[in-house]
Amino acid sequence: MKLYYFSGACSLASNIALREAGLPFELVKVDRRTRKAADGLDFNEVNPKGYVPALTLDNGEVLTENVAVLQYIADRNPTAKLAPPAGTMERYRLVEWLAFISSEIHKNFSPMFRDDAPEETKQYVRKVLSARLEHLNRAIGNRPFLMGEQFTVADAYLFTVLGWSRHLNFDLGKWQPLQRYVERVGARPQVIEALKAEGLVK
Ligand SMILES: N[C@@H](CCC(=O)N[C@@H](CS)C(=O)NCC(=O)O)C(=O)O
Repeated sequence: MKLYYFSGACSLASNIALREAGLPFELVKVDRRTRKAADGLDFNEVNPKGYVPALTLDNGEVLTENVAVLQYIADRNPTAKLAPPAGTMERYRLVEWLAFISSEIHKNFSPMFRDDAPEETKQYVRKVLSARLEHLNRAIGNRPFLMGEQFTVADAYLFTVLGWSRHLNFDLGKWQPLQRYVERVGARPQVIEALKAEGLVK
C-alpha cells in the first residue's frame, strides 16, 4: 500500500493507523504547491479530488476519505483492535465518532488555515468548534481513549485534528481532559514514529 500525505495534514491519522496496525506501507510525500508526489506521479491524477489522504491498495485501487481509509486500515489487521468488528453496535459507535470528527471538528478547523476565508467565517467556526470541543471534553472525561480502554482509528484521527490547535492560537488548556488525552495519545510509540516520519518532531 502507498499512503499519499501532506506533512501535518489529516493524512497523519492514516499514517498513525497503518503503524498501529503493523501493516507494511510506503509513505509518499506530496508537494502541496506543485501537487507532485515523491514517487513521480501527479497527485491530482492519483486522487482527482486533489486532497489527502489517498491510499493506493495492493490491487492498484485508490481509496480516499478519512472515514473510509481509516476503517479499511483497521480491518486489514483485526488483531490490532483498531475498530470493533463490522456489524456490531460498537462498530456503529466508532463510525459515529469518525463522522463527528470529520464533519464537526476537522471541517470546522479547515477555514482557519485558509488565507481566502473571510474573517467572519473564521470567527464563526471558532465558536462552533468551542461547542464541539466542550462536548468532546465531557465525553472523554477520564476515559483513556474515545471508545474507552481501547485505542482505535478514531483516536488517530482526533489526535491529528486536535494537534492543529497549536498552530491556530486555539488553546485547549481550558479543557483539561482533552489536553491530557492529546498528551496520552502523543506518547504512543507508533504515534511518535508517524510524527517523525512526517518531519513533525525530531
Ligand atoms: N473529505 C476529505 C477531506 C480531506 C481534507 O480535508 N484534506 C486536506 C488536508 S487535511 C487537503 O488535502 N486539502 C487540500 C489542500 O490542502 O490542498 C476527507 O475527509 O478525507
